[in-house]
Amino acid sequence: MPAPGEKLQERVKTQKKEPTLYKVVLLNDDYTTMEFVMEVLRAVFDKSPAEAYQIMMHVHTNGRGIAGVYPWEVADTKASTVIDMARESGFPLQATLEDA
Ligand code: TYC
Repeated sequence: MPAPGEKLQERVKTQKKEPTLYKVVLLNDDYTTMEFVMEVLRAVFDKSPAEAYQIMMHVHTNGRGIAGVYPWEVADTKASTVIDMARESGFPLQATLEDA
């Protein structure tokens, strides 16, 4: 314990801890249209049409691909939004989270 008048804490941490990041991964399927996946990438992940096309084709060709990397709360919300949008439109598109 500090003596009366003595400072309890001399040094204050100035650097904040970085948040843990998560990848939002899109999974390929045979039924979701390419146009819908590109619209999701634009609306949810702020991708340009060229970026959306590249990511969509990567998922289509390789089975999975990264839509974006975010802190957990953001990544979780975006993955849920993708799934909600897909179900509303009748598509089976899936999105999952992975440690970045
Ligand atoms: N494979 C789909 C098709 O040929 C397109 C697609 C791409 C679906 C990416 C899902 O995450 C996906 N219509």
